[in-house]
Amino acid sequence: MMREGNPMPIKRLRVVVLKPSKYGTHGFVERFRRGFMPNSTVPYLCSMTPPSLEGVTIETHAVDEYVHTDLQYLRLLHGTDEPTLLALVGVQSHQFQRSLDLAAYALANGVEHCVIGGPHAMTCDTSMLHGRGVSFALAEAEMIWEQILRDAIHGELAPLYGQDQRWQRQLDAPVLNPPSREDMKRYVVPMLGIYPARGCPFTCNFCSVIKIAGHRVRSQGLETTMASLRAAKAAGVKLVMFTSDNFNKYAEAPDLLDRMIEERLNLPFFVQCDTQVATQEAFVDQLGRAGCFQMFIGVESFNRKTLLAAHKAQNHPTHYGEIVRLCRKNRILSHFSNIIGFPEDTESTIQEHVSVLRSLNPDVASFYILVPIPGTQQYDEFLAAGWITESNLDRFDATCATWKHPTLDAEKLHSLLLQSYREFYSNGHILSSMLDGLKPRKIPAGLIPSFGLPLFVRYSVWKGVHPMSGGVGPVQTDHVSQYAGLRRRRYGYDLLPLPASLELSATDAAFNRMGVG
Ligand code: B12
Ligand code: SF4
Repeated sequence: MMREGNPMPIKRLRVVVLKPSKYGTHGFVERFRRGFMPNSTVPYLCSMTPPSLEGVTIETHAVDEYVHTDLQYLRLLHGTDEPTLLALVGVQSHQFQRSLDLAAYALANGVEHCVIGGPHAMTCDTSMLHGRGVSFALAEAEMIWEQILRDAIHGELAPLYGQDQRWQRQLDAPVLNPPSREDMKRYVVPMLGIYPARGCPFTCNFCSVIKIAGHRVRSQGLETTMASLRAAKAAGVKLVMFTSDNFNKYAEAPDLLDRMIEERLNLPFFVQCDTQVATQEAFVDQLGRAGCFQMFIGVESFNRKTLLAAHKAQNHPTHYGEIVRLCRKNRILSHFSNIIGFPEDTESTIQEHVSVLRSLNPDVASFYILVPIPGTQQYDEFLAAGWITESNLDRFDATCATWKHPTLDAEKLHSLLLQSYREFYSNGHILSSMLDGLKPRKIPAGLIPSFGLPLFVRYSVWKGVHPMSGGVGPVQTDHVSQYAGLRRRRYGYDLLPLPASLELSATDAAFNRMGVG
């Protein structure tokens, strides 16, 4: 079938799979000489892209924008003799305006097709932008990516993809082709993200995972994950990040770990678990034997009332200490993620929180300021109550205040964030991490910056920046003002209005009900 837009058959299609960075507080595109974590959506989409389709050769380019410190890659967003499809992938809400600007830039420079997908497009209303030459992907790539490629081959994309169903029932995931060695050099450690399972049975009101992946836990075939792990190892990947949100809720996790142990993969990996892992002693032991080096846990708060108000009833602060103990026993670094600025928080409760955290002494801690993430229940409630004060989506990245807290102003919250980091990463903590880093571990020597991290955190905090902001060696090249004209001309906005959340379709709502815990 031939679409009207392209009467001549094409021989080649250029596909640029690009994860946008974001505009920082001063308006510069955030870029780093070395990134901490490579984006996982880029290799995922690249691996789903065949080398040819319908007799048309497909040439795929991968770009994780935040680790590009010069603007050479923007040449890929210029039209050539062959048609180009620009896919902006894994786009989060605070990256959405950047993704729109890149699409506007590409269209202005002769690129034929642009599509934006990922958390924001999937969970938020984008209708104010429809019909302006950019398409939106509202579903998982497994269901729509091939159609997008076919449409690009036939000369015209549809304005929307996947509006009737967000989630694939049975995951049909690709074996990952690891990034090139050249690309891996852009990160502190050559790392690859693998997504063996997705979905979460819980109902925390501030979280968009359940809107993006649903309540029902779905997993890819075990053999797919094993094949991705083997390919990663052969390609020189030194660290794997399992991006699943609750690795301990993934029913086949014990089988996967067994296979990794049997095959002696020896690939250190990072997992995220929910706090119920405190009762899974045998599982933590198995994680340790399979090479887990760090477990990330969303502890969020030590105040049970705050947790209940956030619908995070499954978190029991009295169990947190057990998680540290189990991890330490199995030589896994425990990483506690904390949120400050819940509606119930005051300056003294936050200080109290940090002191309890210090007494529990996990190896790593990160702190975020509560942000009503567009698409979530909390966002809808805050928006309806008129509490949201920030009108620029770029700022919805959990590093600054975005809504009117009952007792803490923006400046106070920011200083409490930096203070929390400073107090947790005390001289004593740095010293003990250094000593611990000298102990023999399963992790190849020098690989994990276990004692570099606390020093880096202290340095960042001293400079007044969020330590988890993405990488080392920030570089400022281009500024939002350079893209403002393009944005205004293409979409008619200087700043996008804050979006409404997207309702689930009836099909997805029914599927979702099958997964709530
Ligand atoms: C790994 C991760 C991170 C890593 C990112 C590493 C990196 N460089 O990318 C780290 C830890 C640094 C991180 C940080 C943050 N993150 Co984060 N993160 C995740 C996590 C756990 C997994 C994302 C992932 O890699 N998935 C694997 C890939 C393959 O899946 P995917 O991107 O969803 O893609 C699928 C679909 O979305 C779709 N799709 C995606 N793009 C496209 C494009 C097209 C064209 C098509 C057709 C389909 C499509 O198809 C894909 C396959 O099914 C998600 C939670 C989740 N389960 O989604 C949160 C999540 C994405 N993060 C989130 C947030 C809020 C943040 C932070 C702002 C704050 C925080 N507290 O975490 C910071 C921001 C950092 C920054 N500077 O950008 C939110 C985003 C919500 C939103 N609407 O924006 C999520 C959903 C979690 C949450 N808290 O609700 N994060
Ligand atoms: S347990 Fe984690 S992934 Fe699940 S809803 Fe709560 S915050 Fe989101």
